[in-house]
Amino acid sequence: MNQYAERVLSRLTEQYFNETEYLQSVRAWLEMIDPALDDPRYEKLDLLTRMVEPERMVSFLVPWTDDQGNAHTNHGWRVQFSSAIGPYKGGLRFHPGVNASVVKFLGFEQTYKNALTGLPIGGASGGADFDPRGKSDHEIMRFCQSFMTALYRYIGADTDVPAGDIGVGTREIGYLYGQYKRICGRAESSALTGKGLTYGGSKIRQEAAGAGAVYFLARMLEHQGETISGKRIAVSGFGNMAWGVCKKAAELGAKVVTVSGPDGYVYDENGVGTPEKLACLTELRTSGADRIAPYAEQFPEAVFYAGKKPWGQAVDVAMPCATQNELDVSDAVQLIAGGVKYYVEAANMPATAEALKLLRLSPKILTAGSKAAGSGGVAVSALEMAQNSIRYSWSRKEVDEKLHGIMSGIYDASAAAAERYGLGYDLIAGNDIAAFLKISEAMIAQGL
Ligand code: 2IT
Repeated sequence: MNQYAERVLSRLTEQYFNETEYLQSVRAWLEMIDPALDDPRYEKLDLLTRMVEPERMVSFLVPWTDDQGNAHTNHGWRVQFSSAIGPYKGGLRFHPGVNASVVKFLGFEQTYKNALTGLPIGGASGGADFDPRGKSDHEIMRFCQSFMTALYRYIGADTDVPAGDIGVGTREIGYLYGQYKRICGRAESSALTGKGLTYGGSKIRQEAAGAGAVYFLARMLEHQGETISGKRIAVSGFGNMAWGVCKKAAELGAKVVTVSGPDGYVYDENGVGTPEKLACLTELRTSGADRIAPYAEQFPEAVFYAGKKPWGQAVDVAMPCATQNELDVSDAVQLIAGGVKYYVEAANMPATAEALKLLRLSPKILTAGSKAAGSGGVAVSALEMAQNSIRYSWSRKEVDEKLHGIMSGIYDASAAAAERYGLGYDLIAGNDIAAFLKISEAMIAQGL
């Protein structure tokens, strides 16, 4: 690694030694952009330090009462990572595992994910260590209202625009937006994205994350002279990302044969693609139980494997759609043994550093990272902001075509940067380098 990058990383490691996810994502990125670090201006301007740390970060308490009248106190965060190319933009995650390290890694990756969408958005993330499992609708509403009461002063259409992530869907965005509007006294619709269609949301936003990942995969297949039709895909998770992948894959004639939850995975030889099966995923998600087993009860052709991950199934494509570090070395070994040909990350940083190394080094597997393949959701969020600002609503077809074009643009920029730096067909490094070059140029242009 470049000596300046080495120094930046060791300072960061010393300061945030217990923030493992954050350090993991920064280290991986510094390794990827290494071939592009030969410009002496970077060190002179201490650009890397300013790129790997958030510009601003707030933490706050979120007190709320349950249906029995008992008080609970959760912790909330918003990491405003980079405003280099636009207002801070990124999701909110409600999950008991959320902490400072997780929101910082998410905000960091969001910055470089957003950069290549071609739309003017900076990077951010946030959330709370709140567990939505088993909560009533009223409890969710009170939690969202309390969360927004703490957050509202830091966000806004030209400042920072939150959206959903794990545990935050259309329902939560509705409650968050309602509270924001009441406190601020104005219908500032693009202060949040992922809104419902009746109050400023964009068509296609719900399926955008998964659809974008499938569009990206289709370009990789095309590069190999293959088509998506007939491909067997293993997916993990059963949330918004997994659902969108299943839906778009089915539309394009591919078959998603697995989905998973914390309780295990289901194998469905016929593919998770019919409207009934897609609706089942949504029902299981909104039930709040966080279990996938009931899928196999509803569709007896599917088999449930308790306590197992889906990576042992022989498939053409693996698309992790659940969460960070869900895929470890033993999973990577299984995927390689099973003959997988494409590994496309849809969730943020789904593989451990060692697992990703194994998959990348395997000569038979083509890999793409989530900063590229996972950017469809935020891309349509940026289109939602655009529609809000012109007080207009594009048709499904218009938004879908724009999403398709954006994903293709990210693919082309990644492939071109890899080629230019002599890295062959390394889409992960190519994406990181192209995003780095764009953001560094914007930062240099704007001065210190
Ligand atoms: O990881 C992501 O890109 C998101 N959670 C969506 C962010 C957004 O602002 O739509």
